[in-house]
Amino acid sequence: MPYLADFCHFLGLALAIPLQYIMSTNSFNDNFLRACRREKSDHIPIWFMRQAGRYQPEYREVRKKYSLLEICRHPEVCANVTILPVEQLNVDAAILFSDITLPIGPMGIDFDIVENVGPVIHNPVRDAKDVDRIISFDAEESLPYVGETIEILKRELSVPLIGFVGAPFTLASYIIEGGPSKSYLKTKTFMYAQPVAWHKLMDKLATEMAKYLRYQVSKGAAAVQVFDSWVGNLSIEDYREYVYPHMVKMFSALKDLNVPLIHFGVVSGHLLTMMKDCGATVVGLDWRVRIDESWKLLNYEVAVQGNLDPAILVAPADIVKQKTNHILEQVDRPGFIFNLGHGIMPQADGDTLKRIVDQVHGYKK
Ligand code: 1CP
Repeated sequence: MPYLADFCHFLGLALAIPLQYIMSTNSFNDNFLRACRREKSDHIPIWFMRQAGRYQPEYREVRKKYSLLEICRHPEVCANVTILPVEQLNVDAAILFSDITLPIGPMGIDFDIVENVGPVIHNPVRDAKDVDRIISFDAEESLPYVGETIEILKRELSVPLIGFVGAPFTLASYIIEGGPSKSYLKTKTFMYAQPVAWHKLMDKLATEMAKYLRYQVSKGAAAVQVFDSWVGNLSIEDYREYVYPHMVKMFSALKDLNVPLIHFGVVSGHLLTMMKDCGATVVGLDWRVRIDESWKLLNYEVAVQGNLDPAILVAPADIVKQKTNHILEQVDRPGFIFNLGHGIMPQADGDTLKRIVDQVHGYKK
């Protein structure tokens, strides 16, 4: 009899171990990563830029107690804010809750995120001396809470986590303008009138942001997105001269990480081939371009992500369905990730987002 008990115990263990293994591998949803690598996935993966934010009543509640930057400094709170839309919407990826401005603090740039405005810089960069004052930083030392948040998320999530940074041009635009801008006049004036200082600033930002992304990946980010939200304001020629070399340097410093590198911009249809040539493995598209035409233009050498107009989220349900389908019909191969063409606006409705996720997951050609 004792043998039988031992045998049952052994059998239990022998069954439990593979079962646990099967369950843990099965429960991780890697459709997003497969699409990033242009491999076949079980369904078209989807996530939304700004999926954690003001459209969620729960997020608005958290914001009553914590400012945006305070959320980032509290790993448990920050991880919960990151996880919430994944659970509510059933999306295939999480994006770390943070802001592109977070890492410029330890570089010596004082800023705040102001309600209904965005980032406001207290000591904007205006000349070469200001550029020289920008310092290098160590994320483990200066932003340890980012690493702690990512470690919690790695344990808790069953979808990949996307880390991110702002690209040098978009960060430079805030640092030089002192806040959000429409014309980017101060940024462009700096670029044309002080090219040496400009390139020095861009080089510092590219180096620091590549290091910061490496830190995020070392803690558990499975993919990274570089937001060059405002670079579409440059002409092709100016992009080539003032931005491209820095992006090439930044992406080449990330290549050995072997994680998907997503490169996204708004109104940047004219820059798409260069944005790919920087070294991105996924290119994000806004709604002004077509998926099929853009993908062809990129020679299908990268995966593409996009591109529903965020304004459609407040349209009647039948229009949302039709516009979502219009995007899906343009996809004829693996390597597509459904997203919006820019971030979710506060007016969006969570149920609409959920319906889009179901429609994309259920889509069969
Ligand atoms: O408290 C608030 O809710 C204010 C709104 C907000 C949020 C939710 C800001 C201020 N930042 C964030 C978080 C944030 N920022 C995330 C994580 C949320 C998620 O995606 O789930 C991300 C990825 C960003 C990135 C970011 N911040 C970008 C790049 C993406 C984009 O939208 O183009 C940019 C340009 C910023 C600057 C910024 N921060 C906040 C605002 C309102 C802005 C834009 C200001 C402007 O118009 O210039």
